[in-house]
Amino acid sequence: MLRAFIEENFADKKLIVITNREPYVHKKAGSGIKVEKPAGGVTSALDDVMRAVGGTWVAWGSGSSDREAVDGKDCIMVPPENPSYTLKRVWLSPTETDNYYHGYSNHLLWPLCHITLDRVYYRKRFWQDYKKVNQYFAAAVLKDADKNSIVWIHDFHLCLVPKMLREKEAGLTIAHFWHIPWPDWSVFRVCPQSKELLEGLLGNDLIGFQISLFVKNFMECVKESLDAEIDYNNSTIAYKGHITRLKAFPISIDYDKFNSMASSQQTEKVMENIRHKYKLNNSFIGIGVDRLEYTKALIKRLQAIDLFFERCERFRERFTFIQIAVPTRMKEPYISYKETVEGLITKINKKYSKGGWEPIIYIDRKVEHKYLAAYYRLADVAIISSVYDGMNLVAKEYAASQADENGALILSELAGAADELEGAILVNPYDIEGFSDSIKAALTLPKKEKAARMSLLRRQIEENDIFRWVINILREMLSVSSMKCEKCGYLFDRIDEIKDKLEGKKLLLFLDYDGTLTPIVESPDMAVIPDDMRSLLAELRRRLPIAVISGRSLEDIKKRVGIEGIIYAGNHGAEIWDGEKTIASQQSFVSRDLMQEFLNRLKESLSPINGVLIEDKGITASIHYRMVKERDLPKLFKTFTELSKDYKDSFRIVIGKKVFEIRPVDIWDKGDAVSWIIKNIGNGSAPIYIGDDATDEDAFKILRGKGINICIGGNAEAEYYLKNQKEVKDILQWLLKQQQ
Ligand code: GDG
Repeated sequence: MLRAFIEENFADKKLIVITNREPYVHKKAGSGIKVEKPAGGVTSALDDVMRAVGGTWVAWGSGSSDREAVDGKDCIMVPPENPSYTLKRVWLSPTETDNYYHGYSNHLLWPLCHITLDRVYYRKRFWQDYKKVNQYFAAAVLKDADKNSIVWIHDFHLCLVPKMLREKEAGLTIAHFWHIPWPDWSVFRVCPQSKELLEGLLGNDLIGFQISLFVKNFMECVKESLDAEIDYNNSTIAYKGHITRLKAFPISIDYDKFNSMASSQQTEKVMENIRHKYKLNNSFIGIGVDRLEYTKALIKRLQAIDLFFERCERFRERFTFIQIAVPTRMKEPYISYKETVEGLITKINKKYSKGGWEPIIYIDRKVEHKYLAAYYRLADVAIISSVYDGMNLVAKEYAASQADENGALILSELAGAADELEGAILVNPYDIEGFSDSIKAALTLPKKEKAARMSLLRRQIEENDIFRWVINILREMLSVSSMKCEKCGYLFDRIDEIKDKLEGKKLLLFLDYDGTLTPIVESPDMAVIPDDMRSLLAELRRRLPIAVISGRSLEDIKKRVGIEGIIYAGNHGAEIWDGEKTIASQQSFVSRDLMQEFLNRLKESLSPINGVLIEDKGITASIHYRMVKERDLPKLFKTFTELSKDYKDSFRIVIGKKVFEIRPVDIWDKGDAVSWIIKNIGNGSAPIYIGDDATDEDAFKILRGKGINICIGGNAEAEYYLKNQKEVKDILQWLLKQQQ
């Protein structure tokens, strides 16, 4: 799926990925060199992308033999067994590593973004080297990049790179994925360089966050700190003439890999060995898998386990918790944290051990994935206790490994995964009593409920795996990139060109309604045309013909705009009002009864999901989901897609902004309506079309080369774009001036 997507879309693009850590490390091994591939879902998914695209991956050369392996340009082709893309290494001195990596990244940004403010430690030299190292990365990219390049940056080590790149090569498409949380302004303001970091990141065209809460927090920080224009409806920020899109892309894992590893015969054998080695027969088993990292809150987890054994004596000798803790960033405060965790484990083991049984088994080293799958599968419960977490992949890996659906997931409600997934037992890690009660609840969950929860979790992860995540981000990058290409230019940069095109011509103005004449709002009922926009339209109408073309019913759109003499098209062009009468109402072969049946079934199946709004417009219908919670979206998409299959011969589905439009296959679309209006009302005029939605593409296609196509936010079919809905008023005012 990923490969096909890339082959189809990336033929003429060059992809450059930048991460702090490299995907292949060369290390000294005796008298030779060995190549290691760090395990991790993200690195391996990105590696798959790069193998298919064949671009360049820029990263810090941190391995002991990395310098020996590269050519004169610091490059080496990887993977070693089948060289397909370039790994370009950036070199750091030990002091730069200390200041940029251990200092600014790990001592300041990491605890800041995880709201553990007492751990924030800042020195001026950290910042100086952070800037310097970001320059190194930017310089390495610029040597390879051209206007056609798409640059994909990762994480908090490289906040300044986007701006540095933008300043040197304005035409680049730059996207950033932020893997960790983004805190709110009351926290972020603690950073001495809050403004510089935000400015650095606003060099991006697109910033991806794990969940929409972090998008909201980022917008709030920009609002408080910079003089930027924020469009909260479209999640875009215009700053110093550049526009940045923000969007949530919850990261995921390779579901199939974990699911099949966990179901293999080899895993069954490994499980047997583990049971035997730790004498786990007849025991309930719990698992924790983490980097030995304070934000994962191992101490709170251990305190909850301690309290659980204190209160539930019957589980002593019957429940064993296995903690796999991989040492990470082995400097302070991690060294002390490790000691505290180990001290607490020793204390708990001393307190409850009996006969040969110990409540906690502690494994303080990395366990290979194929063995990890066995630990996951073995466990009746997994415990994730993060005090804050971007997503938490362990939660997803555990669920993907429950091939027999016999496991429960205890998940901190402060991890991004809790916002996205349904089916876990949520805990507040600060509430030790509640936490310990949840351990008991998980272990005593009725079998049926346990399986139902696990099956739900697994379905969500299967549908939204790491490959889907990569495709979603790449697709968004391509859309940003197509907006930037010559084909679709910013309208106010090309206003003279438009003036020339319209010189001496009679005009015919087409306008979409929602998102064009009104801002996008939560529910369609609330979309009211602002008074100043209505007066402007009325004024313009006195000078040139105007048609408003909307997805709403004809009656509704006429009422909402309410200006005499305007031509209206409703139901995406299926009904047209010429100022006196409805003149082009289409008869569809699809009966109204069939639409009613489809809507009744949708109503029933979607009723468990809060926030879905079904708008019946007679000939067509809209299913609005702007108010549906992010974690319910997979369920919504699945239900909708499955049900629609039964009607695919009769209805066409167009996906708009948080809405599914349902239309009989044979009725007119906006393109047909535009053609009819030009032929019958505005023959010989120069058409101008302004719209923002996917359904406007039908009109853009018809008008391409014949008129002026303007989209809001960017679209492959239009020649010009406006940055936001507010600019529609500016261009209408400009048009009015031209007519005076
Ligand atoms: C950051 C964000 C976000 C752990 N122990 C072993 C092992 N692991 C692997 C797990 C998992 C990964 O490490 C940990 O992923 P997390 O998501 O929990 O956390 P972070 O490392 O903090 O990652 C986080 C993530 O970025 C992705 O965007 O979810 O919120 O903080 O894949 O399997 N792997 C192996 N042996 C181990 O012993 N092989």
